[in-house]
Amino acid sequence: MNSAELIKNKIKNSRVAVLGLGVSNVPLVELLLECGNEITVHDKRDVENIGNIAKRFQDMGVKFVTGERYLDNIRADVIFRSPGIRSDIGSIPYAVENGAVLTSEMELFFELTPAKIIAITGSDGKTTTTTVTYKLLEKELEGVGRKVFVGGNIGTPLLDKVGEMTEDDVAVLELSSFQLFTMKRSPSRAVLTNITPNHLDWHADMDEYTDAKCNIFRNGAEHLTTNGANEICQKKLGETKIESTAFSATLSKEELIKQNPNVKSVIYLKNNVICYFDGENETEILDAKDILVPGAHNIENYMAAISATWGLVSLDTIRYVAKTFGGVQHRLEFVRELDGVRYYNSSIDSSPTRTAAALSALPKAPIVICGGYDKNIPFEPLARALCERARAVVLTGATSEKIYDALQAEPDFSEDKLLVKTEKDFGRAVICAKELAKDGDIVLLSPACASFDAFKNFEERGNCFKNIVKGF
Ligand code: UMA
Repeated sequence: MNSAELIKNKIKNSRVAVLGLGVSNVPLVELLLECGNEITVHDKRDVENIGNIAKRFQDMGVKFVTGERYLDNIRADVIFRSPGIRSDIGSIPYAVENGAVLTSEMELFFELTPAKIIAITGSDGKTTTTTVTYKLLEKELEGVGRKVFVGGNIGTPLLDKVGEMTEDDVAVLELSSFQLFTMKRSPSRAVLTNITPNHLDWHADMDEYTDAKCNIFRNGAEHLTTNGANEICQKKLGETKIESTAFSATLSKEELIKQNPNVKSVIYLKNNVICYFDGENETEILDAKDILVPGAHNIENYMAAISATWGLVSLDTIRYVAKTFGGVQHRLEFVRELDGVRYYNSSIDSSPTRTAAALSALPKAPIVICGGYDKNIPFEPLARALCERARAVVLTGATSEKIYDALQAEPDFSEDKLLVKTEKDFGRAVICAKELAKDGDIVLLSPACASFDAFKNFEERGNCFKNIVKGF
């Protein structure tokens, strides 16, 4: 059966409201159209702004409700929510009270796929962990006739592939708190890399954000992997009855077990070797120095991926991938060396904890380009990390003043130790960083903020940085 036929068995001859027409929902609408449904797209952007795809769908009979009042009057049996649209706005609650089923492209994927699902969420590290998990399975299953798929928040919807999947296959998914917010299903193996404040401009508060993240395991997961040193993850490990593994690159085996007495197994460093202890036996898995991607946070990303695939991949596969996988674009991506200065693009660093992790991964204090869209997150941890590990900072974008104020308020801050410049314009900020750099320096783009103040997304920001640097 192909994907459309599978969907037809679930949703046919229904009134379907698709909220938001972006990356997730375009393939969904294509499939729903094949099943004879009456489709209305609700999007705050008008048809012109959405682009050609909207015009094509309009020609195929899809109705559009756009503009400021796009959610005023939803009439549907089934509602598909885009990740970015909250479920408590406009007439969504009213439509649900009156019998509409609220779901999403991702939730439908969970319902339809016969493949085993391994899903990863967390405030930081989810894309690298997802990619490493995928690479491990891809290498292990090479040539044995089983397929591995990767998608979700990483940027690739998988709904249109569901017809190709069998129960021998594996789907590795990155899930965001936005996707998980209304999810009523969990994968068989769930990974929660860590939880620190993020997206507090979208979520009502930290509790709501944490709650959304925990949907990854609370609706039927068989196994949970999480960070045994992160305060919130520890608390959740203490509360759950699901078989769990705790990992940490900073706690010893004994500390991990003591702080997480509920867990079945632990992953930790012993003499810089990643080890797995199942309660009886210890397995030495991988020398951390063999991991090609730099930084302590990447050791933890490997620990999470190893746990997620435990029993499914061999030690040889883990060691091979560690030695050959060079990292994901826009994550501490080496751009070029010019006049003895090395330039790194880490545009994905959209939170202070990510920037702190990037700073500690580098061999030398860099000149950091920081700032961007304002998500209302506290900048004190960023200021501390910059004071500890940066040589100079060029502030840019909407948050430049807030970060400047946080630096001034940091007790360890002194202009003699940390040079601070402000250039509101992104291009000028990159040029300013170049002018500050001397032979042997590192220039790092690690904004600690999202990109939406000046760019479509973090990829566009990273590519802009790379183009400027390559043009020097
Ligand atoms: N829209 C509205 N009203 C709103 C919000 C959005 O009408 O309140 C409309 C937009 O105009 C747009 C449409 O909804 O036309 C879809 O936008 P969207 O941003 O909700 O979703 P997608 O384009 O489908 O992209 C989403 C993820 N985006 C967000 O969660 C914001 C993508 O993650 C993801 O790759 C994609 O689904 C596939 O799963 C991006 C992201 O920034 C990379 N994620 C955040 C992160 O990683 O921190 C969560």
